[in-house]
Amino acid sequence: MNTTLSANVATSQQRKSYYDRIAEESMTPLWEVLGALVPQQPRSPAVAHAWSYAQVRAKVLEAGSLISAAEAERRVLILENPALRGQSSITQALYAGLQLILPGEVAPAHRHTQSALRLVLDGAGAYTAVDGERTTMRRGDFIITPAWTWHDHGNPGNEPVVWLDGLDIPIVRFLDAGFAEKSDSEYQAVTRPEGDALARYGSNMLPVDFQQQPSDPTKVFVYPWERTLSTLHALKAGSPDPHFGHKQRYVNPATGRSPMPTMAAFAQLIPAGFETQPYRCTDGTVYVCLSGSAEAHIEGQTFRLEENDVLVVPSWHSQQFCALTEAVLFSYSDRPVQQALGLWREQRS
Ligand code: GTQ
Repeated sequence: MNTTLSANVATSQQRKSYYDRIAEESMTPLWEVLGALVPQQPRSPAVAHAWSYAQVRAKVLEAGSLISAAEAERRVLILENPALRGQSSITQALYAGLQLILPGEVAPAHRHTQSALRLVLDGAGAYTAVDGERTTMRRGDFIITPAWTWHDHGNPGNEPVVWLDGLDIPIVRFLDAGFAEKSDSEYQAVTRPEGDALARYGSNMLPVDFQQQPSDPTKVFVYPWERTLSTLHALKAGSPDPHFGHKQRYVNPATGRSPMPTMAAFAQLIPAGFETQPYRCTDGTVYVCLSGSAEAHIEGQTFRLEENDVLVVPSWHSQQFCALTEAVLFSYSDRPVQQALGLWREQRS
């Protein structure tokens, strides 16, 4: 009883000096931080933000005169969430960057436990090689390099090529599970003809004895823009979903799951003039406007999106898109991680 009484009358000065004394033992009181530790709903420290490609393009190309792809290993400008500067993160869980490769350059072969996706934005003639196969990078192509697969990039063409890199770097860093290795040779030997993986694994058929575990990444490492676009155009015959327009998720065709275990990717077509209903979800999402133009209303802020612009929408931020002209949006998020852990939630209003 006495204890209760004295606790009630403890002054903030007495508490403070107590906190100082327990700090000597590397302890701290939960009651001062409980609300922040166990919030009633997500309160992401990240903010919504958009990068205008037209505005940053010249600065990306300028990096080409400052450092070679070989010296940089990966010549990339990281897109940092303005509220997470210094953390190389676009959301708490995800990384994004703009990678530049000039004609004649090679980004040397390496592999790492981080999974990577590429979305080709600008220029033509570069390739990404994964597991002995090269794929020509064309605008809008969605290309993946799953965890621990050897990959290198080269540009035998005659234009600078820029693509968006999306990686799960913050997730792997959070778990302290990152390994990386450089190859002895600059680029990996080509052992399979271009189109091999897509024919074998991405044509509604699989090799007769092929099996994968649910968490295995897809062997299809390129999802060509041409196919994505013709799918989305075919869907226009039906009515658009009120919250998404015509939205599809990219899958590992052998499992129906996301192409890689840590990141989901999506493509959606929003008809001209169509306005999606308010929606939010717990997976912080990176959008890229691949064609057309749209307005994004994110938690009361408006962003105008033109071709190649990148928009980040943090967890549980209300989102609404209005297509000014018919717009195609690519997006990626950490949804499969949240789903595997039973954490993912969405809300449609
Ligand atoms: O292409 O492997 O933007 O390892 C960051 C880290 C790209 C890559 C990035 C990477 C890569």
